[in-house]
Amino acid sequence: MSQEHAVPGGLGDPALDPVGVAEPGAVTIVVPTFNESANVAALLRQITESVPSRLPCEVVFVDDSTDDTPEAIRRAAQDCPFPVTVLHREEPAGGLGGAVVEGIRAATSDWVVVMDGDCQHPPALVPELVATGERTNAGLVVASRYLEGGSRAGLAGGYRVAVSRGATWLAKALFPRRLHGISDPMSGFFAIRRSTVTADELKPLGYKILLELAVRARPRMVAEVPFVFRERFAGESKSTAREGLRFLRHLTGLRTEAPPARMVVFGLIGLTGFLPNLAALWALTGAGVHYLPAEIAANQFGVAWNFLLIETLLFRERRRHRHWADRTARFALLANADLVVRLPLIALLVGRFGMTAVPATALALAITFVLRFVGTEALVYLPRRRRPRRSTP
Ligand SMILES: Nc1nc2c(ncn2[C@@H]2O[C@H](COP(=O)(O)OP(=O)(O)O)[C@@H](O)[C@H]2O)c(=O)[nH]1
Ligand SMILES: [Mg+2]
Repeated sequence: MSQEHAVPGGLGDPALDPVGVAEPGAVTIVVPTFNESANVAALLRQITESVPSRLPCEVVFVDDSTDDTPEAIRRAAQDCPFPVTVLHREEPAGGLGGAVVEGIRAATSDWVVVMDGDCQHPPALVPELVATGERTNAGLVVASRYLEGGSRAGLAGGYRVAVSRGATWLAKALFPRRLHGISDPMSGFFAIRRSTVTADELKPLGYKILLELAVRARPRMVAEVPFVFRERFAGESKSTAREGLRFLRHLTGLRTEAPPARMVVFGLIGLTGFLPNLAALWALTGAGVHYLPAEIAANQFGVAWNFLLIETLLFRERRRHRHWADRTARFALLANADLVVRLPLIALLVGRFGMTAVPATALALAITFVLRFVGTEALVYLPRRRRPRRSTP
């Protein structure tokens, strides 16, 4: 990563403080950019006009561009009365979200404001976001398109509006408590106190960095300010259908962070496995196979189905610890051991503990389910312990 201070300079005059920010009151504006060379000059001009006279600021661009955006920033920064930094990343890890986390890491002020580089977010609101945070003692202040006075005028087309609405609804349904008080968790414009975030605990994936911050950093107080989402100044949106898939993976990852939630999803996936299992049993017995070998074969269909879903949804991030063939073999072994262990367990519960068949079976199912979940986590997806390698000269 290369870092350049385009314009070194002071943080402005802290005495100028018409929005009533208490303590030192400087803000780092973090702007993620991907091929925004036609926008950055306009953005810096708008920031110059509306921020430094009210709040001392610095601007950090985190750039993953393949065009001349860094040069365009450097040229435009020469007219700015505040420091402008460009962090250009050779490897765009984590996409937009990863870029924002880099920016937060590089920030030096108490407050960080994150905004897009295409002028869809009005810089004039930056001092107000910070002032609202100071006034309400909030750790996070979201600029919302859905509050009264706000609008999403700049969302191009009915399709984008519907997708944005659907994503908002889904996120709020999955995290009713953590997103309480946030009407626009999909917003890319917000202020956060640096003390609220530990950059290392974040695992951003794609566009929805605010979601990541609200769910993982858990600021104690959240405030909102309405804003009008404007049209892009120039160029095209970088948001694609692939970003949509990334968003769903991001949501699943966040939701299944805690082991109990992971176990619930594991169980739900297991339930859906009955379908291929029964379908295969029906087909095999229909073709004249004896029901016992048919049971065993059909079970493999359920196992394969569960394995695919678990790999793509639940343990996507933990697949790299083992080779796929190794994971498949271990998973299949555990899933089949489940059948083998259950019968003797039921016999034990009935014979030794005097239970009747139905409760004994239910208990055995529950016990083998938990064992299977724990086994899958520990034996298939946990990082292997490595022996310390000798360093080569
Ligand atoms: N650093 C970085 N910035 C990105 C990336 N993808 C998008 N951006 C920036 O994130 C902001 C929002 O992206 P945009 O394409 O306008 O999304 P939209 O507003 O949802 O249509 C813009 O400033 C983009 O340049 C990325 O992979 N890396
Ligand atoms: Mg945009």
